[in-house]
Amino acid sequence: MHGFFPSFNSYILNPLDAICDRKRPDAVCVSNLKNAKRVDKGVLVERPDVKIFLPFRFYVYEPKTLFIPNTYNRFLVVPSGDHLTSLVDEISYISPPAPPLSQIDDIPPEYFCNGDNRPPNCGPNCECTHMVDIPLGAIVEVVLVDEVQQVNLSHPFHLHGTAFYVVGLGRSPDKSIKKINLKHALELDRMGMLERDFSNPPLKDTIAVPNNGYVVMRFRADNPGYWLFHCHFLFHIVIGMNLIFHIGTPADLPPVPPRFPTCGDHVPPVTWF
Ligand SMILES: [Cu+2]
Repeated sequence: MHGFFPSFNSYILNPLDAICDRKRPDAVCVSNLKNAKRVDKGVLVERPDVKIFLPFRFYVYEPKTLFIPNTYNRFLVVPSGDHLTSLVDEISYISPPAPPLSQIDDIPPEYFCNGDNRPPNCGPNCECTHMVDIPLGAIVEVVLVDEVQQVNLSHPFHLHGTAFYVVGLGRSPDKSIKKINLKHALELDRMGMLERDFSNPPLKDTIAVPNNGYVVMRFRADNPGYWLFHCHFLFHIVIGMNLIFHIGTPADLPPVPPRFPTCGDHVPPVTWF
């Protein structure tokens, strides 16, 4: 075998195997990096003001359910032939009919939903505008949990509006767990086994969630607005792997400029057909 493997003269950043809890010669995880700049220590407190667990997964349609008259369910066809949609906290995001930033009053409140407020009977593909309200100035912790677990697929989540500290990342330390899910991540957190490293964590605006693993991120919600948080694969955006962090209230925003262009829904409601 001598000479078969190349010598390691460089590191892989964020290896797909997500072994991040020990030093290794070939790779380094983002959570192992140290921030060379000044860190906002106020974000790295033991108890954040808001804690949000966001499991994400795919839902596989039975193809016959996609061809019912007067319905239009979005889907992605993957090489295996499966028809998928995406769920974050059991919700598939759809865009609102107008931009929330400039026309929040034009959007019926029933368009919006979140894990605590799902529309009644929204079905297994639960399509609505996923939005989580966050008070202005809150210290926020988000735990992303990969329930997709497609081999060698890591979802790069990107946040608009503010950067975040990556304080934890990896797979379950419980080796008997073959597949992580929300319940297990909550259990790990309760038992103090969802480790967070507060010593100069790196600041990022995108993070690849390790396959079959989790990411713990922190940020200070000091930038008011409606900020999209989404997987950056375009073909996952179109099937709903997104949500909005609504930081503050409309009163925290500057007024909409006079004669600012407006828009509305270009798809008539199903009842028009
Ligand atoms: Cu994705």
